[in-house]
Amino acid sequence: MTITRTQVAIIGAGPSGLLLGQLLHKAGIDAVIVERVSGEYVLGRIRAGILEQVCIDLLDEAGVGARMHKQGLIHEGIEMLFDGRRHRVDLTKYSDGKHVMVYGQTELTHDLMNARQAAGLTTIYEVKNTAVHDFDSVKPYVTYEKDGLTHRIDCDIIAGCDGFHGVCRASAPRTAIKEYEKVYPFGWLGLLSDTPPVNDELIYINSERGFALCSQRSKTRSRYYLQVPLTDKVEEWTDDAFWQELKLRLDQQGRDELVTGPSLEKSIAPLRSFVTEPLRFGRMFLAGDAGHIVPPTGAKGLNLAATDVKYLYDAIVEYYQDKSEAGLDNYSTRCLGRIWRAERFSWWFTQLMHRFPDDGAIIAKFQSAELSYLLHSEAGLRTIAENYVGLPLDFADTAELM
Ligand code: RFL
Ligand code: PHB
Repeated sequence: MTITRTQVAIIGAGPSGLLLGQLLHKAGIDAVIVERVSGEYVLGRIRAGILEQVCIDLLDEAGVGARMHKQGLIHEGIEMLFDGRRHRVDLTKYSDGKHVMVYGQTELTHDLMNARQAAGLTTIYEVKNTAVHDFDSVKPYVTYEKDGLTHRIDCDIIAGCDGFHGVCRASAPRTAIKEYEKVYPFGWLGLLSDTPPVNDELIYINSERGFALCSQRSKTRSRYYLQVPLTDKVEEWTDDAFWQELKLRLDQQGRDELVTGPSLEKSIAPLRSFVTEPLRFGRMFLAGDAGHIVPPTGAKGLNLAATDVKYLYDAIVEYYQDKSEAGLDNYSTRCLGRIWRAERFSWWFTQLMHRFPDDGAIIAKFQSAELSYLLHSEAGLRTIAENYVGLPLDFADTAELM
C-alpha cells in the first residue's frame, strides 16, 4: 500500500470538489482529489445551466472566471407561460439589480479541470472502493484502489464532495444523521441540440400536458426539458417525438419560432428534494449534492453546492491560518440556513409548475390562479425574482431564527 499525506482529501471531482480544490490551492492549502469515473465521463454529464451571482463571484475568486465572462450570457429576466400566455419576470428590476448567467456546468467543470491541470495539482481519476476512515479522530484517512493497488491518503480534513450516490454520507454513523426526502412522481426528459434557442430568455411552461422548460447554453445551443412519467424510457423518445411534444406545450409564437434539429444528448432525470442534517461528522464535511438535492425547477443545485464550498473553504482557511475551529463548528448551521430556503423555493416552484398524477382539475385551476396572482403583484414578482437570482449569502447567518 502507498501512503501519501495532504491537508485536505477531497472525494469527488464534480464542480464542488474541483472548486474547493482550486480555492484551497489559491490559499496555499494542499489538497488531493479522488474521483470514481474518468474526466471525460464527468464532462459528458449534461446538467446545470444557470449561475447565480454568488457562484460567479466564487469562480472569479478561484481565478477561473475569464472564459465564463467572455462566453456566459447575462439574463435579466425569465418568461413564464401558463393558460397559453407568456408573462415576463424582470429579475433585475425585482431583485434590486441582480441577474443570472447562462453558462453550462460542463464549461465550468472544464475551466476548473484546466486550471487544476495547469497548476500541476493532483486529481486521481477512475479510483475504485473509496473508503473514509477515522473521521471521528484528528487523524482521518482515505483509502482507494487504482490499477489493482490500494492507496492511502492521510489528512486533517475529508471533504465529501461525492454527490448524492457517494460514499461519504453513506459512511456517517446512522445514529448521527437525519435525512429528509421527497421523491416527485415524474422526471425531466432533457434534450441538448445545436439549434438557436426559441427565445432570448428561458421559458418556464405550465401546460395541461405537463411542465416544459426552454433553456439554452449559448446563442447556438439549446437545452429543452419535458416533464415525463417515471416509467418512460429515454430510448422510447425519438427526437421527433420530443419536438412534437414540446410544440404542444408551447404557445403559437413558440411553435412558429422553434428551430428543431438532431439531439446531441437526451436523458431522463428523476426529481427529488433531499437534505441531510448535519453536514459535519467529526473531521468529515459534506458539500454539494452529497448533502442535499433539489428538483432542478429553481436552478439551485449547483449554486447551493458553490455556497457550501465557500463556507467550507472559509472554515478550512480559518482553521489553518488562525488555528481556530469556530468556522468548522459553524459549517453545518451556516450551510443549512441557506439550503432550506433554496429547498423550499425549489419545492414550491416545482409544485406550482408541474402536473401531479393524482391531482384533479381543481389543482390546475389553483396553479393558474396562483401564477396569475404572482405575476400581477409586485410582491409576487419580487418573491420569484429574489429567490431565482439567489438569496443573499448572509441570509445563512439568520439560521438560528429558523
Ligand atoms: P456531482 O456533480 O454529482 O459530483 C460528484 C462527483 O463525485 C464522484 N463520486 C466519487 N468519487 C470518488 N469516490 C466515490 N466513491 C465517489 N462517488 C461519487 C462522482 O463521480 C462525481 O463526479 O456533485 P457536486 O460536485 O456536488 O455538484 C452538484 C451539481 O452537479 C448539481 O447540484 C447540479 O447539476 C444540479 N442542477 C442544476 N443546478 C443549478 O444550480 N442550476 C441548474 O440550472 C441546474 N440544472 C441540475 C440541473 C441537475 C440536473 N440533473 C441531471 C440532476 C439540471 C438537471 C437535469
Ligand atoms: C438548464 O439549462 O439545464 C436548466 C436551466 C434552468 C433550470 C433547470 C435547468 O431551472
